Amino acid sequence: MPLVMSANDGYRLWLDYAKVTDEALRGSYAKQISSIAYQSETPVIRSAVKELQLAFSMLVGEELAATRTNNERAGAVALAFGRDRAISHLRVNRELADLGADGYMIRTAADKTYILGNTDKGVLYGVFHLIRLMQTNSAIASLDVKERPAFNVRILNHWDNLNRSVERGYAGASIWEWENLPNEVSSRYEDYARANASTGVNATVLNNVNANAVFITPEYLQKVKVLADIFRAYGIRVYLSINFSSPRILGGLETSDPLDPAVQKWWKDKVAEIYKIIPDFGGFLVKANSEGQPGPQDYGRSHADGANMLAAALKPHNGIVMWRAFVYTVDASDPGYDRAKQAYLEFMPFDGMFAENVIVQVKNGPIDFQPREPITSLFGAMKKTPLMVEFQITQEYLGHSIQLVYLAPMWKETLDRDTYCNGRGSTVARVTDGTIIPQSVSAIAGVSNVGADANWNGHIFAQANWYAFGRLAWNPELASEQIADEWLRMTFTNDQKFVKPVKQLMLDSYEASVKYMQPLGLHHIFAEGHHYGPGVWERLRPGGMRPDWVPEYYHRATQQGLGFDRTAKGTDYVSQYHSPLREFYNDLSACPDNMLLFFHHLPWDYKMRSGRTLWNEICYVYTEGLDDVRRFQKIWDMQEGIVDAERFKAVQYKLREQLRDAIWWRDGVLLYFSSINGLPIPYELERPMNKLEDLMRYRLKMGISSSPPGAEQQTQQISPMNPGPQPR
Ligand code: GCV
Repeated sequence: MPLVMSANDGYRLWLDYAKVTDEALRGSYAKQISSIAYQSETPVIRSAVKELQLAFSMLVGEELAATRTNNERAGAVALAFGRDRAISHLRVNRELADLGADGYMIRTAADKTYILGNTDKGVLYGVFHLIRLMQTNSAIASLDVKERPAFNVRILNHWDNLNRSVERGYAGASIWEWENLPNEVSSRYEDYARANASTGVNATVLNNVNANAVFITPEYLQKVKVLADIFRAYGIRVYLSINFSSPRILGGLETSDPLDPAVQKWWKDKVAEIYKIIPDFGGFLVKANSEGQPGPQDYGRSHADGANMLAAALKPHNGIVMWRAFVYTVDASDPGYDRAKQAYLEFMPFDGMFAENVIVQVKNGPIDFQPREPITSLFGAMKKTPLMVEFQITQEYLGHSIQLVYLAPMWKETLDRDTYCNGRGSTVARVTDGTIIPQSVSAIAGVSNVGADANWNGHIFAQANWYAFGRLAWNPELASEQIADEWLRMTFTNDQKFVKPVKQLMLDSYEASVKYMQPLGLHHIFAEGHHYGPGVWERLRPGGMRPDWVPEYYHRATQQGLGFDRTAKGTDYVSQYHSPLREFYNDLSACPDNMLLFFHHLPWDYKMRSGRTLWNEICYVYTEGLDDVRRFQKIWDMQEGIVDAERFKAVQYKLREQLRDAIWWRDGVLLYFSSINGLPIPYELERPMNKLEDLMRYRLKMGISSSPPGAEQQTQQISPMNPGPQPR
């Protein structure tokens, strides 16, 4: 197992397998488990055996012999699936059948621990479950576990480019070493697969949705094949983002019109070629007619025409199309234009017109992965089309890999949000997992935060977001708290002196980041391009950027008030939701504070629930955000000596940067709004450290190109408050 055993730089993620410190517990594990017996051998079962052996030797300090047998001894962990004898002997066929292809059971019977699945993948997930129990120091002597994942496809979306840059990536270069593949194979690929499988992730899109057509050329398919072969042994299928113009770019055709028979044939042949090389290829992810990407509308065709053409090519091979609904191409200059409405306007007319193997992939919020947005109105609206949620694990708008922000609470807000499309309880999780909308395949995606940094994700705590995505994709009902608890214990220690306070820090971190960046429903007031610091002062200018890329378009601050009116009296975005969600947001007295300025334009002296004016509330909430980060620093500093020095210092350093940048946010936003409304920051609150003019000069093109997304961009780590900013 290619693990890097240097000092703890975070490479081992949550698969750290540190020795169980409680001797009695270690003894009980050793007593319970003394060997592995597997009945059928497949590459996935070999992975399961290897992982259990590795984990056990490190956690318990004993080696486990593994034998292929159906006559397991007492103390064995018996791995069996499908038609294996253990399954008929335990008479669990019926129970197992309910758990689907990836589900599993773990059952203790007659001094043996059975891990059973319908497929070998189920067994692998069961093995990781058993390992997790030991990592978190849980009892394993009498187990009766049944698990079934909520979504069929639990997929990472890499926004990785050919030149190894990663769009919105903050953890170094892409881990895919295209220049070395297929001949040189990094040991990271297998470790990547292990990490994913341990959380339940079973699919990956290797390349950016702003797709380079080259990935489906014969040369690159050979490289992709190497990765697919490694991942297969961990139950992971490979998918690719495609460029809709590929028939023209690669095939030399004059058009890529989806209704043109020559184009259809080109895709059919291309797909057949792919499956010859990668027989379990998953399918395509497509960004079409969005942010400059080509698509069917270039030929006067619809999203459904484009998606269905690809779906027809993939269908004979059981492949799927994930067609993104992130679109906002219409003319943005109309004064009534609201970007939040665009996905619904473009996709609703095609509800029920997509082929069976198409899933429409929808970002959690209607704007663009903002720290807090309501759900995209398409959820619950499209009732005849399978939808999948797209979350962003990489922290484009949540502090890159500088800030500690645990994202599970944010994702839970989406998954648990009731759409009311089928009465009460029609949560986003349930309208996308097949419970409410009939669908042959369900899926959920997360934009990956993985890179070539030693610790994979740039920030040690960003690992928790990768982990949390997998766990929620398996079971969206898991509590953020449970996931944080597991992750901390597996990654650091089971010591409660550490777990308790740091877990609370994690749970508070998302709300804190919203408070010091964009509280009370403010959104998209980021600096253009890098999306790290505030750009609240960026104004709409005739002949300037399209309005919906400019913060002023979103906050609409005037001397009198603030906020975007999306009520029935405004752009009426609210009417895209079902009742009573529609009324909930439309009605000022019902709309929660945390969504207020997303839906309402209000005077600065509007009386908030707290009794403060809107302006004072804003000032208080931003200040609370800073206080939260100061509290996080203290909590973390108290962990010195409990966690290893290397990771302790890395996190300590980043928290310092986080406070610096939180101050940047608070000062920038409050000083700017104060310059518009002429109101002072309440005198009882701490005073700004910066001058507005200075902060406005810090609005940089940092590291990332400010050209429309899509170009192959080289991203770098940024330090906005460090010396060296270039004046505008
Ligand atoms: C891949 C946002 C990001 C872009 C990204 C786009 C998308 O606009 O800033 O970098 O492009 O979303 O999701 O397609």
